[in-house]
Amino acid sequence: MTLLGSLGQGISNAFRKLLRRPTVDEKAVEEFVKDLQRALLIADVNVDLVLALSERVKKRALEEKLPLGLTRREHVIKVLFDELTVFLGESYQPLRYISGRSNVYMLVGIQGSGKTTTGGKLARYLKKRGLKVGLVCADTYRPGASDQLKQLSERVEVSFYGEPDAKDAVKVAERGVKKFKGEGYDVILVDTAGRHKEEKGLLKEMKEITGKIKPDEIILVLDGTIGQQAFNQAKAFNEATDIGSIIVTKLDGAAKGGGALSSVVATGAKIKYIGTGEKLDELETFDPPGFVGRLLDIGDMKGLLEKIKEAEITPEPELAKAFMTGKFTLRHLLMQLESVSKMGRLSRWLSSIPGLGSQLPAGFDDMSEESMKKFRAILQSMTQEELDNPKILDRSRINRIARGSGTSIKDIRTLVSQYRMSKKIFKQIKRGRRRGAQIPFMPKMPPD
Ligand SMILES: Nc1nc2c(ncn2[C@@H]2O[C@H](COP(=O)(O)OP(=O)(O)O)[C@@H](O)[C@H]2O)c(=O)[nH]1
Ligand SMILES: [Mg+2]
Repeated sequence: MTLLGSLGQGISNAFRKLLRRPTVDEKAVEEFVKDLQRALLIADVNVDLVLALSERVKKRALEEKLPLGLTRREHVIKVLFDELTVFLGESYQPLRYISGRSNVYMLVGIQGSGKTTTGGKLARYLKKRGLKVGLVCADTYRPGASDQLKQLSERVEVSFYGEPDAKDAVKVAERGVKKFKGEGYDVILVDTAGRHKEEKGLLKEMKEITGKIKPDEIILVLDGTIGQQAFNQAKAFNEATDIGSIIVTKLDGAAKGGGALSSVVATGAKIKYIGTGEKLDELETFDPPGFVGRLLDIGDMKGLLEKIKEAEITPEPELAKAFMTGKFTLRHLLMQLESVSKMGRLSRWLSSIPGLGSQLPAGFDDMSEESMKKFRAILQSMTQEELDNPKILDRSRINRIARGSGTSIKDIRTLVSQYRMSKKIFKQIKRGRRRGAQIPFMPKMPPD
């Protein structure tokens, strides 16, 4: 089994064990962290990383206050998810690019890792974003290397520079870069030779080319299926040249990409793209949270992740107070809808308000995304005056709002009447008179 498979599996097993426990106490957390360490170490993830990561997970899991709405168990999972995501980079980061001059990117990696293919993919990707791209073949070892890249360049319709019979890769790289720089290319992609392992000769050549063409970014292309070797490979390349980014290829198969973790440790660089197939459009920007989800095998736990995200939304004191006292206006409602955006449901937010949540009736969370969007549009079309005092909404104002928000008069009437009714009910809850009754707050909007 590859590193990737076993790492994913190991963590996943630790996870499931945690999920099966009736309660999650200190002992359970400690055991989970031990399982986690074992999985990471067996998968050959760097020891320092394992220790640092597991210490942080343990500390946070035991010491942090539970976010509202999350159980201890969910919180432990969230912490691990967070830590891995932060480690990989919280969101997609593009390649370093400066406009108004030529940007030279050099692709390095061992033979078969997918450099040449990735060169073609990147060229296509960057060209589609309006950049003038040139591909340079500095692989003078593999017979036919130049032809392979030339054909790719024709398929994606970018310029190509190569010398099929040349012996000196450094010179070819220099000449190619010089030519494209002279012609004002935005991006110059230099494909290099790979040979079988991280041989001395190869690394020396990389160093020499780097010294001559001074690339703006050196991109390590790493085969996502190689498992255990990922760390040493990445480390060797990083010692020879300064790896600025990583592209992990072949993540279309069964590989979960755990080796990617090791390459990040070994280089300190971030993964920017992943290759998901042999075709030229099979290049994706790297999405750390998505990747961690896949690594941890929590694809089927999407609901949990959503819940976790929602829990991160803390009510603003002003809003909370307005709701709790039943004194909220439509302006408060709009503020709330804007802050929750797509992620959460109003109910979850409301249930997190101390003293209110436990009294909310069942079926309270019945608001669809659709309705939220409509409500938001309506409220955004109102003036401040209308938001603060919906009593002034007459026929002509309602007509105007309907036009402005692309909704119907009926939609607006529904919103206003629900608002009134729920305000009343919130006040009753506040006074302790009403418990658990069915309230019609925020039902689904009538269909268009
Ligand atoms: N399935 C899959 N195959 C890939 C991917 N990237 C490259 N390959 C294949 O890997 C092999 C080696 O690719 P190549 O670009 O020649 O590697 P290089 O020696 O590093 O230049 C070829 O058969 C490619 O089609 C990928 O993302 N997914
Ligand atoms: Mg190649």
